[in-house]
Amino acid sequence: MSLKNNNVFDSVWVDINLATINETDYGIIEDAALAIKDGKIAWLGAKKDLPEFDALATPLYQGRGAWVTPGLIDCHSHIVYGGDRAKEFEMRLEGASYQDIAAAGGGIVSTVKATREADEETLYVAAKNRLNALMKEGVTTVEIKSGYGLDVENELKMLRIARLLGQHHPVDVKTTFLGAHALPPEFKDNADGYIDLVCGEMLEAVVAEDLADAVDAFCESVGFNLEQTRRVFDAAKQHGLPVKLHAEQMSNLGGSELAASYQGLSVDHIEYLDEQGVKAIKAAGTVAVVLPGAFYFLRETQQPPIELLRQHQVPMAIATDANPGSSPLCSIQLMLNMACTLFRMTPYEALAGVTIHAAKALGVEEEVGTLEVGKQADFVVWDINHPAQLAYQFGVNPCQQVIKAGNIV
Ligand code: DI6
Ligand code: FE
Repeated sequence: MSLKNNNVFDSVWVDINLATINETDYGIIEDAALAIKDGKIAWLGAKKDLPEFDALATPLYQGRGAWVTPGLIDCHSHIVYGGDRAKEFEMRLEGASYQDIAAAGGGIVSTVKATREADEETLYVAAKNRLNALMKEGVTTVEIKSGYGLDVENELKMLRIARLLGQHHPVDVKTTFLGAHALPPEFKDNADGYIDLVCGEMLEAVVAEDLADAVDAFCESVGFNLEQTRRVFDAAKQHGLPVKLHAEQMSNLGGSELAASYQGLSVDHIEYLDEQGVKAIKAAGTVAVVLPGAFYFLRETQQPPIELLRQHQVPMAIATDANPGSSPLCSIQLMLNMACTLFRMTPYEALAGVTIHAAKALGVEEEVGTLEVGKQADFVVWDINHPAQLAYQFGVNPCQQVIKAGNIV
């Protein structure tokens, strides 16, 4: 460091260890430094190689041996919703299955009712609290889906709230239109009619207000079939929106192959995915998103095909699926732990699953997901001894600081 004004940085972090994250390992650089300019990473490497900069004019942060990872990314959530389903949780514990509850008019539809009835401020505040909880655990980008409105007015309401959160909250929000999440009561026995609405008026209104970054559907026996999903994807394609899919969660309908044929960003859940599906998503560059929270909460026993995904080198992401029915678990740190304990993923795979691969699942891998020069300066300072600790322990939050686009939040 000297007074020579060789390099102008907005801030510099020293005395840190970096887990930069790449496709094969943590990308560890010990005794490192990281410099920020214009909200982006301008330099990183071993501290001894830090170029000269104007030390008097540049804020210098001492990490005191802390670890720094990319900001975490929750690439699948449903955090805008009304009400809760604690009562159904109780019913399940008294013997009813998730499918039984859905068939009896409960499940997703009961959250639809509560979401329709809730005013915008109530929904906004509840979702903001969930976003805060994620951010305190190191999350800097979150995907939020609609899908509890299921009519034009209320799907727009949900997506507007998600967009508003993105504008006013430090966390970046990517929005996903999930009109084809469940059949609303007014379309009972007329799923095709509802899909007409989703693909027509509903999606057109969403696009007109630029409310969605992607389109999703729930392809399942209790959701929509392959043909209906295909229609949703065709409509998305016509509007130039990328697709993703809730697929192979409770059975294998071949949704993943369908999503792959549309170059889907991701297929999510995938407990029942087979090798043919794995090959299809590999060929399409589609990310496999595993959701240990829903697996755990529904007490699923079918494991997602982690070993097959590894063999075929499919990028695996992990997300909370935070929602009131199947994963009322708004914790990315818990998902890291459960991906390892329940799915036998390694701590590195888990961390890659909420950084580099989660970024790819949202199509933002050029901007975030790793620590690299030129990427957005989204990173987390952790009080840990090794990055594996992030998946290993749960309950004492080691997140010291969250930096979003270069600013401490
Ligand atoms: N799969 C799920 O696990 C959630 N949605 C979906 O398509 C469940 C959402 C809910 O039960 O409210
Ligand atoms: Fe989901």
